[in-house]
Amino acid sequence: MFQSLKKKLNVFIGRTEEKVEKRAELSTETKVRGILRPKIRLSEEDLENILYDLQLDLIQSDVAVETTDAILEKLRSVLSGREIDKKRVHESIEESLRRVLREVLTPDKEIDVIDFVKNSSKPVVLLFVGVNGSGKTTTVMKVANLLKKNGFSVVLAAGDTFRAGGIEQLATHGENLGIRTISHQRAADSAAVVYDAIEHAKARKIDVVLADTAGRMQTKTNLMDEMRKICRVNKPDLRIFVGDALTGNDAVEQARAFNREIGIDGSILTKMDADVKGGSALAITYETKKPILFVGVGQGIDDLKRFDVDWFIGEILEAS
Ligand SMILES: Nc1nc2c(ncn2[C@@H]2O[C@H](COP(=O)(O)OP(=O)(O)O)[C@@H](O)[C@H]2O)c(=O)[nH]1
Ligand SMILES: [Mg+2]
Repeated sequence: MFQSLKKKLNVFIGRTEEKVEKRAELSTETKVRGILRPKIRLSEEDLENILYDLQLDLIQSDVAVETTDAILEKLRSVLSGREIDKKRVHESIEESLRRVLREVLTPDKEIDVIDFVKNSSKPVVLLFVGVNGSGKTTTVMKVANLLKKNGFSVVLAAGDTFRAGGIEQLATHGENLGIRTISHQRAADSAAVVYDAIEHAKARKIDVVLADTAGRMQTKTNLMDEMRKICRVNKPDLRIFVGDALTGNDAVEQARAFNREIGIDGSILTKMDADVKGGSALAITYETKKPILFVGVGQGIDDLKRFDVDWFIGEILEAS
């Protein structure tokens, strides 16, 4: 997974290692806990050279420009002036990188969706937003399945009233799971559909409402108006951005737009099973400061994984 990013980060570690080893020949000895060790520091020039190369590599791996700059800045401050133990050059650089990546992947607030649903007053309303084809409807089904498995009752709101077949797609999936879908006719007001689903949930004491939405072009202001209206009328507990990891920087741009226009609480990145570069996960978290709640790893109902920062960092740092 994430071969592109993994390869590039390993190249960075290798390059840094080389520079450090060259410096080692010139270094003086220092006593650390009674043991003589060579004291190695990267020169400023070496550091700038490797960071320059890393910058291009990260951008090519879908890490957006602002996130790349942040990573470089953090690495610069971690590595400059730092004494590196000759016996642990590789580990030491990897450790620095790990620390920086963890910082970039730390949102303002972590959210565990199952705990969130457990601890919120019912019905809990989760709204899924994102552009066409990003995987919203599929993800709504996966989350419905997960919640059901955890003992919660669920109702779906067919908020994509725009796309032909949008309502049927959701209803059919719902039937397979034994979950009711609330829908209106095509082109109906999606805010009203979600409202009805919430009323239904209240009347039947259903725990969770999952609201699907339309996603025609994020640049069109009427889509954002529609999302704002859904939010104003229905006050969802979580506004979840669904992005297609295969689209790389476009997904980052969309996350930024939805966050700016309606304010998101977290993201779900889909199609992580495909050959994605990996950088968009870093950029989406860094730029929205909101957690990645899940990743989609296939078209099946169970192909949803909790996004675990350690797992992700392990994947992108482990030598290929
Ligand atoms: N490989 C893969 N395909 C996915 C994933 N999530 C969604 N898809 C596919 O992406 C396409 C669009 O999904 P859909 O849910 O209809 O997107 P929507 O327009 O945002 O509702 C469908 O063919 C899905 O099967 C995923 O995690 N992995
Ligand atoms: Mg859909």
